[in-house]
Amino acid sequence: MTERKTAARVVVAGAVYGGGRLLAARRSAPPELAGRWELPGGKVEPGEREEDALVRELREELGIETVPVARVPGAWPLPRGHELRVWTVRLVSGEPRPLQDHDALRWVTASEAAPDGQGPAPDPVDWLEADRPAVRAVLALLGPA
Ligand code: DCM
Repeated sequence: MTERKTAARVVVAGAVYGGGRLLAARRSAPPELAGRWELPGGKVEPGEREEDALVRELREELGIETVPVARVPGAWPLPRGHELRVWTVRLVSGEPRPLQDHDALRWVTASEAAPDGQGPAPDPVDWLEADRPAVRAVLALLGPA
């Protein structure tokens, strides 16, 4: 089987939550995505388990140790044949810092995170397109914080 025949390549992202808040990360690259917010994560490497990729990416990007809890139902299309999958994640140790790919982090409430704004949030999150439905699914799973 050649590389080109494999199924959609998976990008896995984490819904890191705690204290009724969800962690949002602002991308610093590439230029077309810079300034927009995402659930942090990255590409699953060939042969790598989704959960392992997520733990690795969150360690590299944010300097935190995490444990994936549950896969959020659904999968969302990304450019170039990638597919976004999301897991809820428990923060085990470390204070998240933007070490690479991001230039800001925010712990947001459910109403700030809501992509469609359930009521007036003073400072709503400008999520990347692909993350909008994913965040809706996360909020549905976690419930109102
Ligand atoms: N991506 C996204 N939303 C996320 C994580 C990633 O839209 N929560 C996109 C951005 C890139 C691609 O997936 O186009 C690969 O991500 P990365 O550059 O972080 O490996």
